[in-house]
Amino acid sequence: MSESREVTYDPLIELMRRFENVKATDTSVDPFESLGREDRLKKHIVDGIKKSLEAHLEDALESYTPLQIINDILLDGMKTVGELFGAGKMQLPFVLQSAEVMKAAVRYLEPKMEKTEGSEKGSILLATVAGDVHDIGKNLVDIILTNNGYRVVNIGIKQPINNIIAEAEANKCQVIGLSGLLVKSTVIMRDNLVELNQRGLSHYPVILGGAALTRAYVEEDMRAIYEGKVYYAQDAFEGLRLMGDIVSGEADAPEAETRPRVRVQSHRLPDRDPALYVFDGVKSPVATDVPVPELPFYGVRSQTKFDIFELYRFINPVALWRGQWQFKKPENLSNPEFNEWLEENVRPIFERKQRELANILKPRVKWGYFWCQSEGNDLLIYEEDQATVRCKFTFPRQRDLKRLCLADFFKSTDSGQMDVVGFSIVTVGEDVSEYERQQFADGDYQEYLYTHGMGVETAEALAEYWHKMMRHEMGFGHQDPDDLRLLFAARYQGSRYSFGYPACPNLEDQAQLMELLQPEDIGISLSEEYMLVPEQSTSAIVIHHPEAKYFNIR
Ligand code: B1M
Repeated sequence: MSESREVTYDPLIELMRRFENVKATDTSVDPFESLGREDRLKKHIVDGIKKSLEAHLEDALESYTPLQIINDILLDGMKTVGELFGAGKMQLPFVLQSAEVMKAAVRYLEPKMEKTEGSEKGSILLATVAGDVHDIGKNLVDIILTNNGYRVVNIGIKQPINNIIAEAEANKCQVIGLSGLLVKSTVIMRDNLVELNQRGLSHYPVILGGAALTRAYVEEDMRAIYEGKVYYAQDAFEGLRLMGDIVSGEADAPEAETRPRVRVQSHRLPDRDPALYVFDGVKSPVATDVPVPELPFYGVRSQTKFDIFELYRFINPVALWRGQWQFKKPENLSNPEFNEWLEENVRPIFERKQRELANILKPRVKWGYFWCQSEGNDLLIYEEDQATVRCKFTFPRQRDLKRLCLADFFKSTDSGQMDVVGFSIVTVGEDVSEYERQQFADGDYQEYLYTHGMGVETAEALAEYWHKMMRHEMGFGHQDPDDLRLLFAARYQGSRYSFGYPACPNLEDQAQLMELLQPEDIGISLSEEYMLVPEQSTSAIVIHHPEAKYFNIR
C-alpha cells in the first residue's frame, strides 16, 4: 500500500469489500457520484472517508438543519457501522475510522447549530476505578458512545468513588460507567455500588465493563448488592446497546425488590484462598535432580541501548494484529486466505508504525540473578554469602492435578544445594503513552489503537527478547528454536512468570521484586496499588527448570 498516493477511497476497505464478494469499485470513478445527499453522507461514515466531507456537509445544509444531519443521517450511518461490526463484517480499526469521520462531521456542524439545539441522546460518566491504570478499554467505549450521539464525561483512570459521584452530579450524567481490568477492580466496583447505595444515589443506572469481570458476577452478585440497576457490558458495542436501552427505558434489569436473593459469594478467587499458601507436606512430582546453571553474576544490571528494529522482530504478530488491533477472520475466508490478507494489508501498517515509533519507544531493561532455595511453598532469596535470607516469596499450590507450585522448581533447603533464580523488569517508556493520549485527544482513533497496540506488544517483545538473552547467560539459550513462532509458543527451557498471573497471583510481590531489581534508575517505579509506572512495563521471575511451564491454580 503506497502511503503517499492520493486516493479518494480506503484501499483496505475496498479489500474487505472484496472479501464480502462485493465487486471492487473502479477507483477512477468518484464513489459519491451517483449518490443522493443523504447516501453520500452515510457513505462517508460507513466507509470512513474524510475527503470531500465538508463539501458534502455544506451541500446537505441546503436541505437540513445541522441537528437533522447528525441525528437522521450521520447517526444512521453509525448504526450501520455497529451492525456490520456485530455481524463480523467490519473490523475494529475501520469502526474507529468511521468514528473519526463522525467526529470530524460533528466538529464541522457544531458551530452552525443554534445554542438551544441539543443533539445528545443521553449522557454517561465514564471512569476507570481507583487503583487501576487501564485506559484503552474505557476510551474505546467513549469513542463508540460519543460518536453515536451520547455525551460522555470521561474522567480518566484511577478514579475514587468521590470523584466519580462529584463529576456525575456536576455534569448531570444519567448513567455511571465503570471500567477496570484488575481482579482487585472487581472488588472496588462492588464497594462503589455499596457507596452509591449508602449515599442514596442508587437512582444511577451503572454499567460495568473490563476483562476481570464476568457476566455472572455482575448480573448475580452485583445485582444482589446494588439497590439501583446494574448491567454488564462485554465490549463497547454492548455498552452502546445498553445505553440505548437505558435511555429509552427498555433496559432489562430486575428491580431490586423483585430480584431473587442470591447469596453473595463475591467473586471467589480460587488462587487467593489462604489455604493454598500453606504447605501441607505434599509436593508435586517435579524432578528435583536437574542441573543448576552457573550463576551468570550475583545482583543486577541494566541495559538501555537497543536496536529497536531488532526488537520489533520479537513482536508476536498474532497478538498484535488479532489481539490488540482486533483484525478478525471473516467467516467466508479460510485461515490461509486470512493470513494472506493480513500479510498484504496489515503488515504494511505494522511496518509504518515501526518507523513512526522508532524514536518514541524507549526500551530499557533491568535484570538480575540471585541465589535461592525452596522451603515448602516458599522461595528463599539469599544474599551473595549464600546464607543470609534476603527476602521470601510464597506461592500458591494447586489443590489437585499435579499440585504444582513455583517453589517446586528450585532445589530445596533439604537438598543441601543452592539454586539460581532470575528476575527481569522491562519498559518501553512513558513517551509512547503520551503520544497515544494525544492521538486520542485529537480524534485520531485508528492511529490511537495502532499506537497503543504497538506500545503493548513492544513491551511484551522486549520481555521475550530479554528472557532469551537470560537463557543464553544461564548457558542453555543455544537450545532455543530458530523459528520465532516456536519462541512465541514458549518452546524453550524454563519460563518467565509475571506477578499477577495465575501461578503467582499476588501483585503485592511486585514490591519485593522492585526491592531486588531497584529499577528506579531506568525510570520504573511502583504505584501504591502495585502497578508499574510507566504503563507499558512488565516484570517477571525467570525460572530455568525444564519442567517450568504455565499452570493455573484451582
Ligand atoms: Co497485563 N494484566 N499486566 N499487560 N494484561 C492483565 C490486565 C491481567 C488480567 C492478565 C491476567 O492475569 N490474565 C493481569 C491482571 C490480573 C490481576 O489483577 N492480578 C495483568 C497483569 C498481572 C499485568 C502485570 C502486573 C504483570 C507484571 O508485569 N507483573 C503488568 C502490569 C503493568 C503495569 O502495572 N503497568 C502487566 C503488563 C501488561 C503489558 C504491558 C504487557 C500489556 C499492556 C498493559 C496495558 O494496556 N497497560 C498487558 C496486557 C496486554 C494485558 C491483557 C492480556 C490485555 C489487556 C488489553 O489490552 N485489552 C490483560 C488480560 C485481559 O484483559 N484479557 C492483562 C484490550 C482492551 C481493549 O480491552 O480494556 O478489556 P479492555 O476493554 C474492552 C472490554 O473489556 C470492554 O470494552 C472494551 C473494548 O471492547 N470494556 C467496557 C472495558 N471497560 C468497559 C466499560 C464499559 C463497557 C465495556 O462500560 C462502562
